[in-house]
Amino acid sequence: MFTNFDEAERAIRFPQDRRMFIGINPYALIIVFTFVFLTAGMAWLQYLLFGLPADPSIIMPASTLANPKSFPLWLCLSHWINFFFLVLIIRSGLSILADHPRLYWNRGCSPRSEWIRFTPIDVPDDRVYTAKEDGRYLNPVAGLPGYRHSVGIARAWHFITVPFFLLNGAVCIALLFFTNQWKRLIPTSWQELPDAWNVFVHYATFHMPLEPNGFYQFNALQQISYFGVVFILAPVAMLSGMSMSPAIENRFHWLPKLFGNRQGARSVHFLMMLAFVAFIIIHVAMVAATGLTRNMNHITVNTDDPASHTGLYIGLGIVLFTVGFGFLAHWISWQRPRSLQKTEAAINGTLWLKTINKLRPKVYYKQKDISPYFWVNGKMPESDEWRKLAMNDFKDFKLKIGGLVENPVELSLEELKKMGMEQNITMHHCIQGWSGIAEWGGISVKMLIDLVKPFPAVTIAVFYSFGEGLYGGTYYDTHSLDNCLKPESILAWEMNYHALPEKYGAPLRLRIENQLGYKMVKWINKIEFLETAEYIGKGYGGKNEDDEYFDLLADT
Ligand SMILES: Nc1nc2c(c(=O)[nH]1)N[C@H]1C(S)=C(S)[C@@H](COP(=O)(O)O)O[C@H]1N2
Ligand SMILES: [Mo]
Repeated sequence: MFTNFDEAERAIRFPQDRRMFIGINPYALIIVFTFVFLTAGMAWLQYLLFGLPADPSIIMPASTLANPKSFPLWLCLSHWINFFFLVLIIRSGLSILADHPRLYWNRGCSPRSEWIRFTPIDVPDDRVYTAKEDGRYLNPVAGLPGYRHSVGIARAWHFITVPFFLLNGAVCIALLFFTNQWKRLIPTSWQELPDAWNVFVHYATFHMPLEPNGFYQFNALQQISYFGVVFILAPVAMLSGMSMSPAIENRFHWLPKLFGNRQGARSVHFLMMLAFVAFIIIHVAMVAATGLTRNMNHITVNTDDPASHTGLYIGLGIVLFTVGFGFLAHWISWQRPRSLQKTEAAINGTLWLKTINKLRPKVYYKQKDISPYFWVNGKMPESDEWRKLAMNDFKDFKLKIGGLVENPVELSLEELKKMGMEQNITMHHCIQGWSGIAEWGGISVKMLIDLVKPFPAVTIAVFYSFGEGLYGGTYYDTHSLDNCLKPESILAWEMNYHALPEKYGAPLRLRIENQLGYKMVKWINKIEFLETAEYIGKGYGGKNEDDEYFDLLADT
């Protein structure tokens, strides 16, 4: 619906193989089952041996003047705004996940080291298998925008909505503390822990505890759950999300380290999503089970009326609006993807430019950190020109550097190597989600800039590849001069202390460490220094920016 894929695009976005699959590492399953059986088992044991514990809700004090009662309008609003954005964030997150449908705790992403995967495909070792090939189709009902390889559009949705979600959360938390509503969410006595357990024993053994009327107070388990969602799930989701940014990872290394590494952060980010989904399901079920109409009046119109249906209808209206917006979002995704890309650039692009893009990458990794496996991406060059050069080990290759420069040059690999070499061990961050650590050796881009002397008007460098993009046409990308001059920005001819292998981009590939992988052009042929990228390709600053709506600035 609303899509108009041509044949080439359809083959990629709506592939033959659309199988659903979930494969979980047996150890991960054992841990989950042990946890569930232990907690539920303990509840049952207590129930069978000692009977149901006393109902804690009736012990709790009745509402007093000091205690919050009712739900002020701002709380109702922020609750529903939160719901609206959460749906968009979860759905776009699923679409992002589908582009690299594997989760790990190790930062190298070796095949078969996943703890969970959403693809039936075993990575073959007998041929080059790209991470792009590995992307999965996702039904557009679940994912925003769904289909396959829609990570660019999905990220636009994710990053456009996240700031509003965070802003809503921040305003809500500020108001909680400004009023006395914080008392609803924050446990103030240790007694709440055993109380919450007692309530849990009720639920786990299929008994309903007494309902304390949420208009005035929550039961202890309910309060602790809400507290957990607002003060644990949301912040952990935010921090684990930020940990995946290359600009942050290679400067504030301690942040991803909180989760082990970038892949740990990615896994935790996924688990937070699961926790949100589990919460929504249980929350809605409990709201329905404890007096739907009355509860809906609480959270929409701030009345404790058990009979009026106003709240129910308003709530239903908001849910329908959210579903309707899903259709609109789908239409925008496939009919107006360019405006999405531009909106994201206006909001996040500007924000990153003023903040994390200013950070200078540092060196963290050591030789022992080099990943045993490194995923491959991109279409190998097919031109005769490149093949001939490759057959002769690139001895006849000349890198052409020109554009708006005083001193255009053509340099062979030998000449480049004589100019000097820098070696860095860094983490590669692919937009799809995988990462890998490798050693890269080559010449600093700064040295080349000093050599060719760009005119003052120059703001960007264009790197052209011998290879083509996914839908044909030269692969290229652009970088701001500023990022080219950052530490560790190099043109590499060496990977892991050996000549750069063909599949990893021989003769030369780019490394700009505060950016995502698609900006690291492989099989480089030519460099141009220009004032603007407007007249190259479709004018958005790179092959993926043109065709896949990726961000021009790839700090996150
Ligand atoms: N020429 C060319 N360069 C490219 C690509 C491509 O498709 N063509 N893909 C990019 C992407 S998306 C990534 S993640 C990295 C992958 O580098 P690797 O194969 O060394 O892991 O190369 C980048 N450079
Ligand atoms: Mo990538």
